[in-house]
Amino acid sequence: QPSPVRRAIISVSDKSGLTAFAKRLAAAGVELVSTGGTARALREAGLAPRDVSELTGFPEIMDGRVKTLHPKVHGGLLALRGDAAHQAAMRDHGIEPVDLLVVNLYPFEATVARGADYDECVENIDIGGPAMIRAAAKNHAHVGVVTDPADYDAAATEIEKLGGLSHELKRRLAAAAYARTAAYDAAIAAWFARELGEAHPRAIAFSGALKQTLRYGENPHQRAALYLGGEARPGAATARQAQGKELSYNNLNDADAAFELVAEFAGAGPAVAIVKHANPCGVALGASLAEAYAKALKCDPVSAFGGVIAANQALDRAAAEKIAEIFAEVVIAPDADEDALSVLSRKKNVRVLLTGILPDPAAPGLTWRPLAGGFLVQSRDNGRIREADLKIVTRRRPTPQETADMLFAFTVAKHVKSNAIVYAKKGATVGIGAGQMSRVDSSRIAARKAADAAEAAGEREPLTKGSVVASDAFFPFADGLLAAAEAGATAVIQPGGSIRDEEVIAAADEAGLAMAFTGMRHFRH
Ligand code: 93A
Repeated sequence: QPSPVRRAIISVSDKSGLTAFAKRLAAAGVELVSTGGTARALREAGLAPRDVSELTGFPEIMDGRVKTLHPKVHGGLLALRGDAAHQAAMRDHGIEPVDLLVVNLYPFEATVARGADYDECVENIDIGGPAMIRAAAKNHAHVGVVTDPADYDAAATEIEKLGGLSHELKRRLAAAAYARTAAYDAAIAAWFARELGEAHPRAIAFSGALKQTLRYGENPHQRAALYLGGEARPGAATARQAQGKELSYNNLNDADAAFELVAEFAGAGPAVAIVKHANPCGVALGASLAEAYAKALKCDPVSAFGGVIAANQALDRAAAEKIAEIFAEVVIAPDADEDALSVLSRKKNVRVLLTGILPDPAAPGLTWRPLAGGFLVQSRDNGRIREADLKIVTRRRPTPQETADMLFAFTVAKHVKSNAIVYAKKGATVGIGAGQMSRVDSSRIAARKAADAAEAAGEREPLTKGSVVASDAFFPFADGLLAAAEAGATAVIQPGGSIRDEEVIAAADEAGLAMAFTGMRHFRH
């Protein structure tokens, strides 16, 4: 049995779609009651709303800070229609029932996003709107609550056809309403946390706005969607899709991993990363993006097939030509010039994502992951190692080329699932071992991949010859390090901190290796 809609309070900041919707309500015999700006907009459209101050018998005061915060509004929204005592209270206090609430909130998120000052952000914290939304949603057995212009049509259609709102629609609208107020308060909490410079987990706030529903999740039997919000960093989530097939959950996850990695090299010239299953299978710097791509591809051309490619600069024609040579799922970059786009358009399935800018790897922020029964929160790994942070622990000091490669390899290792072992030479990875339960296994895999890549490239020497090796956490024993020396590595970068450091350093000296400790670990799981 649909519940009748005789009176609606309409109070909206976003006035899109407002007058068309209000006209349909008025035509269906619904009395419209509105706050200042909304009433004005409705009158301009030829409608005749009642002012909320007339309903309450109380003026809007304090620059609108108090306009709907009144028992006549909240009583009208909250009264149980079948309850004798509630009906009596309404009669005693002259409260008129309100059957439909149409509210969208002061644009707090948009105000923050455009860089408004502190006081203006505070002034855009809506109080009366969320209060009414929560009241109406609580009383969804009798009251409809519309918080998104996208729902105007569904509400108006039911009122026209059924003479009221169905229980199903009221329940769905109530759920959407609480999701909206929760996200709104989360956005406010997140803003405060940023203002306080607080990246501590206790400042966590979830706020998200649905960007798109995805066909499915990691697997076809899982449902999935992409949300914007939380941290305001640009990247895979905020990117514009310039061309290509519909993005999948895994595409977005991989694009994010790849783009976050190349963003590390913002000041280091052109960089390219190729990612598969959220792990890089090739990363390189180059004199041009095309060169960086060719070097990255050489690391593991077999895995790169069907990968996600990220660049840290605008794509140009030469890079696009190279990329178009093999099958890629996604290409993500800050931008692409006309030539690059026209080259890529020949591969019409390739999803091209353009972000405008690179995210700042050093920015504070939070990451979270679900656990059964809860979730873990931590500040994001924004740690970065520079040359000055390195502690050389061996007799031999690294050469300038080795130092550059060590810093490069350690930065890549930060983006490889643990245990991570990364061999690099002249600004390119040459072997990556990822996600193994033992560090020696990751070392072996990385060395074997480098041997495979050398064979594929028709080279006689393994690519690891003359390379450096990075480990995301300390070598607990000398074995992993010796395996690297055997593969031809000449320098090692690792956090250090094992109780066997002395043993490991002695082994490095014995093998003639240069070794640097970073003092910082980069586990990634
Ligand atoms: O300042 S408020 O928190 N105080 C209120 O009593 C109140 N009632 C509605 N803001 C309030 N609103 C908000 O005003 C609504 O949520 C809506 O966003 C806006 C509509 O104002 P107007 O109709 O004057 O444009």
